[in-house]
Amino acid sequence: MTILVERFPGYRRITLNRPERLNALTVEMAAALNTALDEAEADKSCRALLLTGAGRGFCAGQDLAAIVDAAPADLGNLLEHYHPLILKIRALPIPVVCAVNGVAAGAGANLALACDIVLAARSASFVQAFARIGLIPDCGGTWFLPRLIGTARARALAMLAEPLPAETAAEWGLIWNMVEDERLMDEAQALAARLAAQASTSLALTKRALDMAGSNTLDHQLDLERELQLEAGKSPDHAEGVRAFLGKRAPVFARTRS
Ligand code: T3D
Repeated sequence: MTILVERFPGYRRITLNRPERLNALTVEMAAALNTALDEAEADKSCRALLLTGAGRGFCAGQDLAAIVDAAPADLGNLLEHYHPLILKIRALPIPVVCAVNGVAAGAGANLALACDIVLAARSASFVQAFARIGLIPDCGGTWFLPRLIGTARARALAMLAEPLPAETAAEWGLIWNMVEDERLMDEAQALAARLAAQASTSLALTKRALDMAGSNTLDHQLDLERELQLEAGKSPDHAEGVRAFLGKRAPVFARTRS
């Protein structure tokens, strides 16, 4: 199985599972990941996702052995399997934590950057490897990089294809945080469990608002915030959060997404 799915209380862990190839992506794997994401979304008790890789790498991007004889048109077609995954992760109404356990290269790096909260092991690195093989950053690389770290750093990473160590990635704001290797999975699981216990409508709407901010004017974004806040305000979790605060107790939010 190229994708493993494990269920934990409130969240699922999805593991890219081709460790002998550093979890390099194939079309079959993309289809399996797509199914895993759909199933997680359909399960209303699933309130967070954790994405990681098996073995010493997170994901080495496209499996190059699979495209060595491909025609140029086939390469473009490949992205019809990968790009919907990026959009799906962004559109999921639940937070996606990415635990980058090792090297994240090419499409693998940008798959990680599509996630909501990226935590990386100290030994991990991010490589926009595309230029090394005469390609351009895809799977959202040209969109995520300048937004996350600014155009100067984005251009250098994309053009030089040098590995960026996890520690620098965290310092630059490419990712949320770096942790020691042996702490990665515990910390990532704690994060997923914590998000799963939060108010799910609030997180879903926050995710939507942040994604829209990239293309909205401030005016439009304020309108959107008002609209989404009205929706969040109607959720039972909002009433519970306020009551819990005033009662000086921890809130108990719904275990099922609405
Ligand atoms: O146009 C399109 O639509 C195509 C879509 C493109 C999207 C992309 O993702 S393009 C970018 C593709 N990825 C790469 O170019 C990265 C290639 N890999 C590497 O540069 C290095 O492997 C790493 C920097 C990621 C890690 O280096 P290292 O030294 O830690 O490991 P390694 O020894 O290179 O790799 C370990 C094994 O995995 C090795 O196999 P072996 O020798 O033990 O049998 C290696 O060949 C294999 N491997 C690593 N990456 C890939 C791969 N096999 C197939 N495809 C890979 N991408």
